[in-house]
Formats: sequence, structure tokens, C-alpha cells
Amino acid sequence: MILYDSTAAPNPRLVRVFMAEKGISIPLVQVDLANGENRREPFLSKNPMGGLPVLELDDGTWIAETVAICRYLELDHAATPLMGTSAREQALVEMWRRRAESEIASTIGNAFRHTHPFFANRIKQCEAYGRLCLEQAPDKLAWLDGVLQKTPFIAGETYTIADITALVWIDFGRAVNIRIGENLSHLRRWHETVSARPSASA
Ligand SMILES: N[C@@H](CCC(=O)N[C@@H](CS)C(=O)NCC(=O)O)C(=O)O
Repeated sequence: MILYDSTAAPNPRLVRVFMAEKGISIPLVQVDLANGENRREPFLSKNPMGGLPVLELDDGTWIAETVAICRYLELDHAATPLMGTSAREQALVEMWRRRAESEIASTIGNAFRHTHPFFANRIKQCEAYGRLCLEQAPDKLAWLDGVLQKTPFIAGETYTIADITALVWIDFGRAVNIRIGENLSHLRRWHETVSARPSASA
């Protein structure tokens, strides 16, 4: 397997952290996002959506979409489950992963996409929407602080893909000056804990 990667971007980092937790080590091929290598051939013929990461299997299959890649790796490397095992656990982890995605990743991602010069020539930016996302970010982080007041990790007692999702997007938020407020003690405690795992530096 090969992972088409970018060290500058959150979705590829999500997959690298996921793999590190599972002890999966495969070659990483850097794709130059800054120079738009992902938005022209030959990359587009592999992933017409142009996004990273992409996982290439040994039979030549290309799998795009971060969660699809994680799901493949979860099934292929069942040890160290990060997406739950029983039906109940899998449903709860997916519930929390989707919340981490819709509340945290989308807010921070759209703040970046619609205000940062990086995307100026890639998408039609709507600066007002980007600014709204920037304004909403503190409330979204406060929501997560409330979740983490009750449980050590986002989906409960165990570290899962929901934690990885929140970690990589909160860290990426620094690019648009989104930071965890001093008052959010539960989120700060969680962030210190998950950042101290060796996988966080993958
Ligand atoms: N839905 C895709 C999104 C992929 C995506 O947009 N990746 C970003 C990096 S986090 C990217 O490639 N950005 C560069 C661009 O859009 O040109 C996924 O879940 O993997």
C-alpha cells in the first residue's frame, strides 16, 4: 500500500495518526498541494475529486475520502480498533465522529477555505461565510469542552477516530488563529492527553 499524503493538511494527518495507532507503516508519497499537483493530471485520473489523502492498494485500487480509507484500514487491521467493535460501539463511535466532523472539522475547515488566500484560486470563496465560521468556532469548542467534562475521550472511555478527527482539525485551526480558550479546561486536558500519544506526531 501507498498513502498519497501532504504533511500540511489535516485529512492526510488524520489517516497518518490512525495508521500510527494501529502500527501500520507504509510508504508515503508527498503531493504538492501548494502548487496544485492534486488538481491536475496524473493525480486527477486517480482521484477526480482532487483531494488528499488517497490510499493505493497493492492491486492498484485507489481509495479516496478520509473515512473510507480509515474504514478499509480498520477492517484490514482489526487489532487496536478505533471505530468500535460491537454494533452498539460502532454506532456510538460513528455518532461522535460525525459530530466532531460537523461541529469542529466543518467549522474550522470552512473558516480556512473561505478566508485563507490558499483557496483563493481553488474555490469560489465566500468571505462572509468564512467569517461566520470564525465567529462560531469558540462556541463549537465550548460545546466540545462540555462533552469532555463528562468523558475522558469524545466517544466515551476509549480513544477513537472521533478524537483523531477533532485533534487534527483543532490543530489545523491555528492557520486561521482558532485556539482553545484558557477557560475550556476539559478540552485543554483532552488536547494535552491526545497530543502526548506518539501517534500525534505521525
Ligand atoms: N472529502 C475528502 C476531502 C479531501 C480534501 O479536501 N483534502 C484537502 C486536504 S485536508 C485537500 O486536498 N485540499 C487541497 C485542495 O482542495 O486543493 C476527504 O474526506 O478526504
